[in-house]
Amino acid sequence: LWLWLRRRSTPRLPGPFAWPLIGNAAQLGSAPHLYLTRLVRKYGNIFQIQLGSRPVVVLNGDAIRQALVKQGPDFAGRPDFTSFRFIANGDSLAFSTVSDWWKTHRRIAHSTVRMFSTGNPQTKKTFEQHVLSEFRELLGLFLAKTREMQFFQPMTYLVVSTANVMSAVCFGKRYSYGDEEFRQVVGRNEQFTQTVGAGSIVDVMPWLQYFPNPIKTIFDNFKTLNREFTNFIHDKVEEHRKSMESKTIRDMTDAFIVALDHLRDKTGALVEKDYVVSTVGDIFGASQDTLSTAMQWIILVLVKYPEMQQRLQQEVDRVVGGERFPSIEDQPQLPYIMAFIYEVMRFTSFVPLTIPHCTVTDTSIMSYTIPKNTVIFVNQWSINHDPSVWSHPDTFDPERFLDPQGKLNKDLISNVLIFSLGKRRCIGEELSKLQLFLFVALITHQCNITTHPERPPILESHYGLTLKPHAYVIAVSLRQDATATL
Ligand code: HJJ
Repeated sequence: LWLWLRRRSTPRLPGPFAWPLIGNAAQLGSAPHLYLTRLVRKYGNIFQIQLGSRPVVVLNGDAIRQALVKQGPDFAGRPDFTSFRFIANGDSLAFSTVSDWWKTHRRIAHSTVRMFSTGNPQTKKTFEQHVLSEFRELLGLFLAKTREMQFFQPMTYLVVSTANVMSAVCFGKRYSYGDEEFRQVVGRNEQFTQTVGAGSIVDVMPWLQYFPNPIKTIFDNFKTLNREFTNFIHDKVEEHRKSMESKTIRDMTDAFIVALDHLRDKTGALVEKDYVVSTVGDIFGASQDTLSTAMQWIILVLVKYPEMQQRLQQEVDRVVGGERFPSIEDQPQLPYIMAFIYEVMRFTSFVPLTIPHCTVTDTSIMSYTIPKNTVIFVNQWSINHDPSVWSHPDTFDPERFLDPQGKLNKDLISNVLIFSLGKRRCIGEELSKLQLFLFVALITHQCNITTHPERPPILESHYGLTLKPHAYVIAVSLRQDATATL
């Protein structure tokens, strides 16, 4: 009786009625983040849905910081989802649950990323060189495509271009836009993203993978792309091991080989597996998918709101002038660019839900008990569009981040949630912001981008781990006053 009373004294998590077998899977629809954000109005910041056979607790608004920061260790796990087992053969840092080796590797991965990007003034300069040379290639291609066809789709070029920045950092090599192998490796982000996004069908109803149906086909393609992706990284790592000269570290792959071999020598059995491939794969894969998506949204917004493109150009002209390229040192003087980037991240919320979490122990939050091994969805979109945090959340307006003196409002930018929080927070945040800053500064400094007057882009997106824009076309021309620097 006492146990019964005690159980009754903790309230049940609220949530919608769940159908047998599928639960609420059908209601998620084509935009799960919008469905879940609608449920916030009815049930509050924490509620429960049922996906297939599994209960899922959805965190929104304040509940996110409470769980991921204040009760971080309890919520730091990953569920044993079907799709996660095929990413880097189940060894991906980002998709594995917490463990001793995980903590060590995450620390090494984070410091290695910093060592090749924002770690110190010298690494920043080298990184800037990679971005600048990739930007030159991209601009040349954009101008050629515009001459050739007037309007063209920039999406795949943005993927190759952003992937090339990280390929230079990871492997010391760039690929041409026509390279078939490279396009195979980085050209299937939509498939990847759709299969691993929160609410993905195979993770919810794993039995669908066992008999012929459309989901099985999608999942088989996902397995193939992961096999090919990991083979590509594996070959790169092997090449690096073979050509390595003792002490010179040429790129990130070399750095991981040295760091993880050293760790293996030190700890012996703890790290018997080779995590170099999975770690380089995570960093290369995550950066090219997310940064290309960010660039696709940025260019879409630039052509959709030409007045903002002009405003960005005015700022960069005033600060940089026409004699040189924009550089990292200009960043503090270019608050509108940063406000614009934060507004793209907030407005599109292109990582609407984080990679799903999982509780690693029985826990409780806001007086609700949550058992060990419960799947947790973190709804970043709900924060970025919360009307109690943002005025007119559905209006695109970079000015919201600037104070009356035109300076960036640090408190407000910290309210944008796209890199998650706590133990699973993105390790590429600083790198991403630097790369996006440079790309936006360079692109607005050097060119005018327009869209077809009768085919303007739309703001709708395809759901997945990252939200992808629908295809759109642009034309690119050099700015008059920019020709001097080219
Ligand atoms: C990939 C695209 C891939 C890996 C890794 C091993 C770490 C967007 C958010 C987090 C990023 C998640 C990570 C992705 C790792 C990709 C990516 C692709 C194969 C991979 C929130 O990236 O098409 O294939 O194998």
